[in-house]
Amino acid sequence: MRVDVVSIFPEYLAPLELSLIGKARQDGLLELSVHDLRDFTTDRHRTVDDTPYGGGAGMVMKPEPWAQALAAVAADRPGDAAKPVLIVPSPAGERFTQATAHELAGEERLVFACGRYEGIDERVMEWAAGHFTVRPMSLGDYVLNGGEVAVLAMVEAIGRLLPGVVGNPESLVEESHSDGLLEYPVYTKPSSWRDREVPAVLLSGNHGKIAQWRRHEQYRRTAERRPDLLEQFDAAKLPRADRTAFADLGYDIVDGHLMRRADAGGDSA
Ligand code: 6GU
Repeated sequence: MRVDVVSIFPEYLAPLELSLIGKARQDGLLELSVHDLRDFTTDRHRTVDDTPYGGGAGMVMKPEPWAQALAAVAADRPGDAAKPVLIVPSPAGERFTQATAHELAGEERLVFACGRYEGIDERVMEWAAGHFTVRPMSLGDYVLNGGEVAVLAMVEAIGRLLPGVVGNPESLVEESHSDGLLEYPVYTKPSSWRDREVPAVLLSGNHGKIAQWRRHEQYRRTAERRPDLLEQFDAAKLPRADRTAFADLGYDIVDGHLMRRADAGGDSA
């Protein structure tokens, strides 16, 4: 996969040289270039922003440097290649999820356009649609000062799904969100630590029981921390023991959907 990032703070992306993603780049699994937006300005001050039409606080990124930068990045490709995906990090974007990461990991080329949070002149996104599939993307419902931190998160989430990046692909299968649930708790040696014991079932050697305990811990955690995720959960084909686990957590199963019982306590744990 090839990734281009355009930013006025290229140094912000330095962590992408480290760890798993840095290794993926060294191994040629991920080709990543960072471009300085100011290199595409033509004035002496290398200006990238201006005041907003209509008034209001803050500054807006000027369209022309963005068009120059994105056209240069878009031009640099073989004639038969598909349009790259242009990801525009923004709190006003569509939510970036594990499903988005999987979808984008299947692309040949991604381009990230890091704006400051007041944003880029909207006409850039309209113009860019001629060269890219444009996807404004948000990490969640909070505001960052610019897209750079969001790009670090998205490139890591996408990059680790590329074939060969994570050494043991098994570790991608059982992690949080891969099945729409939060991950179960994990433990390592020693089995007794500061008067706290590892749950006995994990030492039992009974793999069926361990798998069931872990699944039930996923249900318990998800009900407690992220009950919103359970609204999407397909409960139609659950074994009896799992139905009982959900009943104990205060959920009924109606038409394959989990429904919080009206009389269930305020605390789902
Ligand atoms: Cl993707 N960008 C910015 N600037 N702020 C955000 C965000 C993205 N996601 C949440 N807040």
